[in-house]
Amino acid sequence: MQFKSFSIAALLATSALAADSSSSSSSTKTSSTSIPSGCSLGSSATATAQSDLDEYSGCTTLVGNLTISGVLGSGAIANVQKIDGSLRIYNATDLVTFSADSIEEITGSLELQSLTVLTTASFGALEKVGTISLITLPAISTFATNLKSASNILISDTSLESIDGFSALKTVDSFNINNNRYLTSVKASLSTVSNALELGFNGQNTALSFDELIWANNITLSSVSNVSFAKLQKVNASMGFINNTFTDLTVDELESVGQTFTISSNDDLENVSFQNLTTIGGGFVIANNTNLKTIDTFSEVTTIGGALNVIGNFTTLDLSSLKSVKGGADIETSASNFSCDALKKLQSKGAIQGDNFVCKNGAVSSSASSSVSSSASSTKSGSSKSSSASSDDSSDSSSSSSSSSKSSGAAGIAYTIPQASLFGLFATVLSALL
Ligand SMILES: *[C@@H]1O[C@H](CO)[C@@H](O)[C@H](O)[C@H]1NC(C)=O
Ligand SMILES: *[C@@H]1O[C@H](CO)[C@@H](O)[C@H](O)[C@H]1NC(C)=O
Ligand SMILES: *[C@@H]1O[C@H](CO)[C@@H](O)[C@H](O)[C@H]1NC(C)=O
Ligand SMILES: *[C@@H]1O[C@H](CO)[C@@H](O)[C@H](O)[C@H]1NC(C)=O
Ligand SMILES: *[C@@H]1O[C@H](CO)[C@@H](O)[C@H](O)[C@H]1NC(C)=O
Ligand SMILES: *[C@@H]1O[C@H](CO)[C@@H](O)[C@H](O)[C@H]1NC(C)=O
Ligand SMILES: *[C@@H]1O[C@H](CO)[C@@H](O)[C@H](O)[C@H]1NC(C)=O
Ligand SMILES: *[C@@H]1O[C@H](CO)[C@@H](O)[C@H](O)[C@H]1NC(C)=O
Ligand SMILES: *[C@@H]1O[C@H](CO)[C@@H](O)[C@H](O)[C@H]1NC(C)=O
Ligand SMILES: *[C@@H]1O[C@H](CO)[C@@H](O)[C@H](O)[C@H]1NC(C)=O
Ligand SMILES: CC(=O)N[C@H]1CO[C@H](CO)[C@@H](O)[C@@H]1O
Repeated sequence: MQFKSFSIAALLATSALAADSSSSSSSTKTSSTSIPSGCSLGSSATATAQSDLDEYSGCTTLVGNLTISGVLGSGAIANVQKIDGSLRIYNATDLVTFSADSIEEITGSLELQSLTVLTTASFGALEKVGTISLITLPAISTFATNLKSASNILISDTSLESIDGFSALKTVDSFNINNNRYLTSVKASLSTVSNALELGFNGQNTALSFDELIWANNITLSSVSNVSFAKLQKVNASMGFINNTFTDLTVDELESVGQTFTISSNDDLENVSFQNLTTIGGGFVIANNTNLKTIDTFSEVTTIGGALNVIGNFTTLDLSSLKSVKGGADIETSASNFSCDALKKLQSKGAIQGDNFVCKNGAVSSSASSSVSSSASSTKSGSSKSSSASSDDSSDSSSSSSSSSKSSGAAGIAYTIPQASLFGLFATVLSALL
């Protein structure tokens, strides 16, 4: 049922109304001069039938929050150009199609949630919205949009196979795509993400292309099969690639990661390339990437603001420019011919400032220095100690303490109380990965 071959054009297809700023500001002006009383919804209004929606057809602007729910099979809002508030369509389990093709702007959020048979929703003129959230839409199959402005995008638990068409949208605060198990492709032309870019749990085969992205505050990817960040130069906070299926990870323009940088549990990963990376502000973790044998692309990295953790089956680890590690270091490989000499030298020069230093290869458990005696447990406490000593970022093991602040932060972007718990849940699940 999910894969109906209906030629659903677009969930949000903009017929490029090309409303330049003058026309949208004029509609704002007209609306602010007089809002007919029927167009002011008070604190909120709920429509459960088309006849309820028809009452708004004389309104250019609706002020307030409109919720659509109930047993209607199709719904349409005509003539309204702006909603000064939010539009939420919830729990309308018979709703197959919905359209609101005159709406250009929704100042709050547009939320579609728990619409089990919705196949088509059309917002053909929409250019500006605060938050878009699409949650639990098991019958929808395409998402395309020409939105010019949106702060937050959340797409979760849908049957979408591709998400693209964000070509007119250049900046967002957050972009979160999770639990869409048929998803194979995500493309966007965003140049900045001022909070979080997160993708995860979308099945095992999602190819991702963010080739215009210059900087993002943080990036977390899991279950992604291909990554392309052709222009990414800076991640201000953390970046994590965890449990993905790609074989290659190339982000050659990236110069710095402000906090923790993690590459872990990517079983198929064979090649990494980060040729321009010089600075990692927090911890640096490369762990459990079973097939990653050669780690020779971090030769420009000079400083690591937290602990250094490299665990795996690698035979080569080139950190030849490294001058300073604020935390400790834990380097463990099963390869017997890996040499700890370079790292021991760094440590003896005082470049590794944390107390914990372990370097082991598969040949002998020749742990070096201080914390040899109980290597497993001292490794653990050592790494969390050093990462808490390092900067403001959390280590990968402190997810429980950080998840509460993360979920409340995420809830802050949601405009709605019922959804806050959902945002919180996703943020918690994702942060548990970090
Ligand atoms: C609409 O909902 C938002 C968030 O739930 C709320 O902050 C806002 O005050 C509501 N608008 C009106 C007009 O009640
Ligand atoms: C939607 O339905 C679920 C389950 O019946 C309920 O928990 C939730 O509060 C409903 N949401 C709204 C906005 O009515
Ligand atoms: C991954 O993306 C790159 C760049 O877009 C492309 O050249 C390559 O063919 C893709 N690989 C796969 C397996 O899809
Ligand atoms: C992230 O870094 C970029 C480039 O230096 C900067 O312009 C931007 O303001 C920073 N963003 C945040 C959220 O700190
Ligand atoms: C990786 O993802 C798969 C499937 O999504 C899941 O079954 C597995 O437990 C995950 N592994 C880790 C280490 O998170
Ligand atoms: C790295 O940075 C230099 C300039 O600092 C730039 O010329 C080069 O194209 C960048 N990319 C790679 C892959 O080295
Ligand atoms: C690597 O795998 C080991 C053993 O399964 C686990 O204890 C450790 O937490 C993993 N590390 C990371 C960073 O995933
Ligand atoms: C090393 O490779 C073996 C299989 O070759 C795998 O079972 C093991 O998990 C790998 N170790 C790490 C730390 O990735
Ligand atoms: C270590 O051994 C592997 C084969 O097990 C080989 O491919 C690699 O080149 C060797 N590395 C060094 C530094 O000798
Ligand atoms: C993104 O980074 C900020 C720090 O700038 C942090 O507070 C926030 O929790 C991060 N968000 C996620 C989802 O990791
Ligand atoms: C493109 C590239 O560098 N591919 C390499 C990935 O890693 C494998 C095994 O380590 C090499 O054989 C490839 O040449």
